[in-house]
Amino acid sequence: MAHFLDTSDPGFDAQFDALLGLKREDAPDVDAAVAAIIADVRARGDAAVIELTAKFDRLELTPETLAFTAAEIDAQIAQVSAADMQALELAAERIRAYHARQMPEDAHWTDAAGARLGWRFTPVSAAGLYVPGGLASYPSSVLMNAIPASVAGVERLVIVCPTPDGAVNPLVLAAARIAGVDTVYRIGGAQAIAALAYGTATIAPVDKITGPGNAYVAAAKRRVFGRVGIDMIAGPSEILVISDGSADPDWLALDLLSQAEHDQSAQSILITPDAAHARAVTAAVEARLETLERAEIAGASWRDNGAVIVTRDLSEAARLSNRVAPEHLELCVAEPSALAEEITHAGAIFLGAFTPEAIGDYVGGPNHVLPTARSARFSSGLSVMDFLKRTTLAEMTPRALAAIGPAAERLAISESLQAHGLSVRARLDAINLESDA
Ligand code: HSO
Ligand code: ZN
Repeated sequence: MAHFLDTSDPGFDAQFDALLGLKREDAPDVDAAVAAIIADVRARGDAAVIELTAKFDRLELTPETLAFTAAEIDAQIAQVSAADMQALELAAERIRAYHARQMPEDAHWTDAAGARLGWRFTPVSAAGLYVPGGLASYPSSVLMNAIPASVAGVERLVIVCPTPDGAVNPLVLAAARIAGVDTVYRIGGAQAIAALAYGTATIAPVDKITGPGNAYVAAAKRRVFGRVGIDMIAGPSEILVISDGSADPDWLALDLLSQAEHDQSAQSILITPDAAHARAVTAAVEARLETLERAEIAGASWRDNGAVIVTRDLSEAARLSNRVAPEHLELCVAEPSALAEEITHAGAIFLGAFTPEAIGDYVGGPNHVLPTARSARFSSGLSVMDFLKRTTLAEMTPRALAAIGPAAERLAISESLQAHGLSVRARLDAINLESDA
C-alpha cells in the first residue's frame, strides 16, 4: 500500500516533506573503480577496452570487431518482425517531425549604436549515445537520443551498447539504423564512456555523450564532463497524475504502474480532490498488481515510493505538483489546458484522459529523456538544443566603436587591464584622425 495523505490532515506538511525527501536512489559509490577504468582506457586505449569487455561482458573482441559491421546489422535487423519495424518507423517519423520544430533560428540585427549583433547555431561534430544492454535496453531510447542529434545536424553519430555474452537486441540495431546512427560499438560500462570521451586507436572521440546507464556509466559521465558535454544524469522514472475523478480508475492505475514497472525506485503519485476516486484507483492498482508481469518491481515501487494525496481542490493539486516537479505529469481532468496554465515545473505534461504517459514514451513526438528527481525545477528534457552550440556575433563600424568604445576603455582601466583599454583606444584614435582629416 502506497503512502496515503490528505491536505486537510494537520500532519500533512510534514508527511509531504517526507515524501519529497524520500531517498529513492541508493546508487552504490563506484567512483574509485570508475576513475581507475577511465585512467586505464586513457593509457592503453583499445587494449584496455578489449580486456575490460572480456572481464565484464565475457566477450572476446579485437580492434576489428569492436563495431558491428553493416552485414551483422543487416542480419540482426532481418530478425525484426514487419510489425515491430513499422512501429519503430512510425515512432521515428513522429519524433523527427516534433524535433524538427525545435530547430532554433539564427538572429542578426543592427542596434541603435550601429553595432551589428547576432548569434548562430552550429551542431556538435560528433555525438556518442550510450544504450544499456540487457533488461533496460530500450529501442525507443535509441530513437529519443539519436533523432534530436540527427535533426541538429550532428555529422558523426555513434552508439556504444554492451552485448553481454554477445547477446544483442535486434530492435536496438533497427532503431539505430532508422535514426541514422553511423557506427554501433559492442562495448559498455565506464570503459565505453572513457573511449568515447578520450578516443582510442579505433574509436574516434566524440564531443557530446548522452543516454542512460547504470551507476558505473553515470559516474563515468560525471567524470568525463568538461572533456565532453553530457546530457544529464537520469534518475528513476516518475509519474504524477492529477485527476478530477472523471476518468476510469483502472486507466489511472495502469498509468501509475507504467512508470512503477520501470524500477523499484520509480515513483508514482496520484493527486485528486475526490477521496472516493482515490480509494478506487488504489484498489485498481492492487487488482492489477495481481496479474502484472512485472508485479514484483512495480509492487515494490508502489509500496515504497507511491503516494495518493487527497486535496481540497484542483488548484491545490497543481500547487503540490509544482513542488514535486515531476518528470511526467498527467492531467486527467475535464479542462486539462486550463489546469496546465497553473503548472510551472514538470518535465512533460500529458493532457486529458486519452493521453496515457506511455504514448510519450514511444510515439507522441516529444522526447522521453526527461529531468527526474525534482530537477524539472531548473532543467528540461533532451532536445535538439543539446546537440547545438550558440556562437555570438558582433561587428562594430567606426561609428559604433566611437559610440560605445569609450565606455569599454573606461571599464578596462577600472580593471587595470591596460592592453584591453589600448586595443580600443588605438582604434578610437584612428577614427578621430580620419574624421579630423
Ligand atoms: N519512461 C521512461 C522511458 C521509457 N519508457 C522507455 C519505456 N521505454 C523514461 O522516463
Ligand atoms: Zn516508460
